Amino acid sequence: MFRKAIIVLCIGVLLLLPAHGFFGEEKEKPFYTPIKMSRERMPIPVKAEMAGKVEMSMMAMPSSIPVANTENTEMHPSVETDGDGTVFAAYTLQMDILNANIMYIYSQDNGATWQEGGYFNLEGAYDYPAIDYWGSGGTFIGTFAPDPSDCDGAAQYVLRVDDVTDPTTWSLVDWDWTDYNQRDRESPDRAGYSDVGDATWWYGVIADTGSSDYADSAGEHIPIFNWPDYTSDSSGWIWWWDSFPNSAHACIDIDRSNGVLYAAWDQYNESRPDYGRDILLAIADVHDWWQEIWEINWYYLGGSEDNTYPDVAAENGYIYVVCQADITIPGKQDIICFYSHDGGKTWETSTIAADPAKDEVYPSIVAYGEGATCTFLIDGDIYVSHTTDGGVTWSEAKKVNDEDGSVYNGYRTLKLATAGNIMWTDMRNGNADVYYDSVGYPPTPIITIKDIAGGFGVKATIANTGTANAENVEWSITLDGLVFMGKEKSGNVNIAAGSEVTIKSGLVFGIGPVSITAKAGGATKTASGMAVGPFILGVG
Ligand SMILES: [Ca+2]
Ligand SMILES: [Ca+2]
Ligand SMILES: [Ca+2]
Repeated sequence: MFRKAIIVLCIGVLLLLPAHGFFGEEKEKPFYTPIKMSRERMPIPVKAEMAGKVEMSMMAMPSSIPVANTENTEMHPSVETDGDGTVFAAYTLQMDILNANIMYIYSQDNGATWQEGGYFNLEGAYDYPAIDYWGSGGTFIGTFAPDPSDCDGAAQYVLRVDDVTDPTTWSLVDWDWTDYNQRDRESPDRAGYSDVGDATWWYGVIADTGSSDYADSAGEHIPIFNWPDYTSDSSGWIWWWDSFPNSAHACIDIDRSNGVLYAAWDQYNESRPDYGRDILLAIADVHDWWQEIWEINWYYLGGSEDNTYPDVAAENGYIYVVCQADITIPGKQDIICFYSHDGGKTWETSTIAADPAKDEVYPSIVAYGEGATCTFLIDGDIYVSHTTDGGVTWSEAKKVNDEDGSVYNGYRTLKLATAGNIMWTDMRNGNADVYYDSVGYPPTPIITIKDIAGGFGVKATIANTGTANAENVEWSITLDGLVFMGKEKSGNVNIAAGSEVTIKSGLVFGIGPVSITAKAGGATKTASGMAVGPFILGVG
């Protein structure tokens, strides 16, 4: 029988150091190598026949939109939005078993119509693209799994797209980790983060699995992190964990309100066989990593059932980990959610979909704070469920796709992104195509801080992009520096759905550099400026 109790096991970092003591004096530090820039590639415009044309005017909304539907196999889409109407997406175009490339497309009208973006000319079989929004401006980032022969399968690809419409702003570099006896990377995921000061290259973190033969230790299917160095745009880090073999299905998200990273895998730990596969969850503050404070906390989530195919999302301090779990009948799949409202110290569980007669599979989740949306598959159809209370309860699942049973049943078939953007692999035309639709927002306020401006004091613009009014949103503006008056101002404000309000620091008086922090309803934004008496100048 499944018990509701959640098993949370926190493992200190020291317990995880490889037995061979490889870290030596550099204990707890990841390995370091200079970037190999020699294989940088420029994007090549997509040929016309490579992407499907979209004829939105012929379709009633909401409807499933084909975005890539040639005779070839198009699959494993990934998609994300900048929150301002631009959506960037990638998918695998497979020509044959030895040749597959990653194609990039974009929309500038929140998914209604799609344009060809470009692709990089890679020789081999590349797959499992992952796209994320960097967090500022129009910049998107991405990665994908390498060909198995590309650096023994250990090539780490880093895509940066500053303007989706202009391929001259695109760059793709790869990092060769074979010097560290790394091989066989699988299905990476990547999370963007832009609150990085001058280190604009600090794109975020890649999580995946791979295998390592470094020194006299071996790890098969172990968790791996990669991220760029904070002090140099040509250096980066790898950090792997021999202690967690049998890991699979990496996923990662960074809470943009505080820079805390959540990465998850499903893993079988031979020392605790009663738990079957469990969700292995890593939590770390990326600001610490910039200062080379290598702190990470590991948890297991799950009970005696098998927990597989996790996805993770976090926003404004609300953390969601969804996965498959055979809680009602062994081997029969359901979708459950582990959620935490205290940064991962305590966890509760809820059920999103658990029909004993059906297999609910391959969940994908996006978080807005107290609201979140989860999509998953049942018998070749996509279903969506929302929460408005931080994951405690979930709405009855509703079908998304407009044709029955045509969604391909497989890992990374389905990707849900912010603002309800969703892409999947669809078989309705007799071969694999990529389709798009929108599942909308959960019916909650969604609070973001759009802008911080200076002048006479400081102003911040708070937006509620959700579909419900926000009442009594707590806000504050704090100035750090030589500020003698007006250092902090706070209050409460109502923000109607779809509208914006401006909050003001009021009269301030200071001199010299100041850092400004605006908070509202769990959202945070920082900026810096120069105080000249009552004026705050050069805010950015
Ligand atoms: Ca388990
Ligand atoms: Ca079920
Ligand atoms: Ca196709």
